[in-house]
Formats: sequence, structure tokens, C-alpha cells
Amino acid sequence: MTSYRLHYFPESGNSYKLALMLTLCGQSFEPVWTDFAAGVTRTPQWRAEVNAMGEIPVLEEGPLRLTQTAPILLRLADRFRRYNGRTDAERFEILRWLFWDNHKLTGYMATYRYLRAFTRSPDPAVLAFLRRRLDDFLGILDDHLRSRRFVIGEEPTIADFSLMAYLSFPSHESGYDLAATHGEVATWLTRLASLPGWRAPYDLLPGKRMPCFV
Ligand SMILES: N[C@@H](CCC(=O)N[C@@H](CS)C(=O)NCC(=O)O)C(=O)O
Repeated sequence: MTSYRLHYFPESGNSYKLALMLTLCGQSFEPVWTDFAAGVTRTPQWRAEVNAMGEIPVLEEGPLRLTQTAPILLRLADRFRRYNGRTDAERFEILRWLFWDNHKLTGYMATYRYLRAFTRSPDPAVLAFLRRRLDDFLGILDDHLRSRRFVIGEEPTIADFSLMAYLSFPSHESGYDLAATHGEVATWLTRLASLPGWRAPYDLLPGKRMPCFV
């Protein structure tokens, strides 16, 4: 049986993507809490020993140290034969949405939420810029979900787990009331939260939290 260790911090939606996927695949993992707020991931030592890209999460799989959630999700989906799509066309769609999520939805939401909730006095102009972009991205996802139960179609895949991660944290952190503004996204999140074994982010990612200013 493979042993997993996940380097994470509780507010990290990227860590949640992996924690949720492992959990839904029936795998346990050892949580390795990392003091992101104190700048541990910026230290030369951490970059030399844990992740040269300076990012959380890092997943240790036995002797391997893996980074970047998209290829890790693909690897886990292959290994456990779950949430991977059934056809080449579906797998192409999964890749398409994983790339879009990393560049657009997660990329902007992670930055926006972090600045808004976990820094003391964020620049209002920066927040306004990021929010305008996010309004557009959430609208795109909302339109896409109008005619589908899940992102790729009728069954959940790793594309759902990637896209949903940052939207699954308490709404006061992002300031988005999705039920009011993006009803299809809100319904899809409820559908995913009812998958057997689903757990909320702060349930799966325990430990000391950062001060939240909102
Ligand atoms: N594309 C990466 C994104 C990882 C990422 O940006 N992680 C954040 C924390 S959730 C981070 O470590 N940021 C540090 C930085 O941007 O300097 C992935 O999917 O793993």
C-alpha cells in the first residue's frame, strides 16, 4: 500500500484538491502542516529540500515528491481508475478544464481570496481588478454548468475537484455569495458536496489557521 504525505496549510485550496481526491479514492495521508504565513516556502532551505518551485502543496508518494496539482490529480485518477473520464474526448475535456482552472479560476481566486481575507490592508484597486476577472470566469463556469451535472458531463471527474476547491471554503473569505450571483455553480457545489465521502476543506486540512481579517 502506498503511503502519502501531504505538505499543506489549511487555507490552501490547492492542497484541498489533493486531500479531497485522496479521500474520495479511499486513501489516507499524513498531513504535514507548513507555516506558509511565516514564509517557510520562501526559504532557500525549504526550496532546496521540499519544492524548488516554492509552492504548496507537495505530495510525497512513497519515495517520490510530487508537485503541481493538475498532473498529480491525473496520476491519482489513473492509479485508482476513478474520476478520469471514460473516453479520449472526455479526457481531452478534463485537460482543457484543468489548464483553464490553473490559469484562470484558481489562479485568480487564490490570489484574490488570500489578499482579501488573509492580509491586513489589501490595495482596493488590486482587489477590484481581480474581482472583475473572477466575475467573468465564474460567469463562464456558470454558463457551462447550465446544461451539465458535472464539468465534463454526467459523472464527476478531477476537473470538478480542481475547479471547486477554492469555491468550497466559507463564503465570507472570498466575499462571493454564489447562490445569489452564480446559481448553477452553487447547485453544482451542492451536488459535489453530496458525493459519498466528501469532506469540507477545513475538515480535511487541520491545524493552526492564519488570522482572517474579514
Ligand atoms: N499550479 C500550482 C499552484 C500552487 C500554488 O500556487 N500554491 C500556493 C499556495 S495554495 C503557493 O504556494 N503560492 C506561493 C507563491 O505563489 O509564491 C499547483 O496546482 O500546485
